[in-house]
Amino acid sequence: MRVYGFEIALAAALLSAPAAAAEVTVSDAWIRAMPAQLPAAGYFTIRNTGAKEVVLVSVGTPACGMLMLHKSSDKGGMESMEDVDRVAVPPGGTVSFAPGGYHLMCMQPSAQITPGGNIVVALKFADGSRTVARFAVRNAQGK
Ligand SMILES: [Cu+2]
Repeated sequence: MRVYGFEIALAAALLSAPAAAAEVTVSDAWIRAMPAQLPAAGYFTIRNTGAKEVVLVSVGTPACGMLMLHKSSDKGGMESMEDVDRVAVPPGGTVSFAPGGYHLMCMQPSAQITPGGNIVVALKFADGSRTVARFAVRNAQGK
């Protein structure tokens, strides 16, 4: 069998383009388990270690019926939250998902969302790259 340079390049592109890991690190990742299958909020810090902006566009996990990007804000003393389409992380920059701001919202949490356990979350970026992070499951008090 002969292998042409073009085919090698094409195979490399197919293998690397959609599944390439984004140049990010994820730390302090945890999710707050609530009683009675209430939505569980997830928090983490994302750092862009690359030279280009990365834009987080979606998240997913088999541990939730649906996982969304949300942002809480204080509107005249009333806390509200809304869906977010994209979260940009500048080169060398850090964005914190933390109570009162950006968070992940896990609807229909499965039995995996049990304090002391952990879940795996896929983070997908606008350029098609992705990364996977492990989130520790904490209780309603965040412990
Ligand atoms: Cu929310």
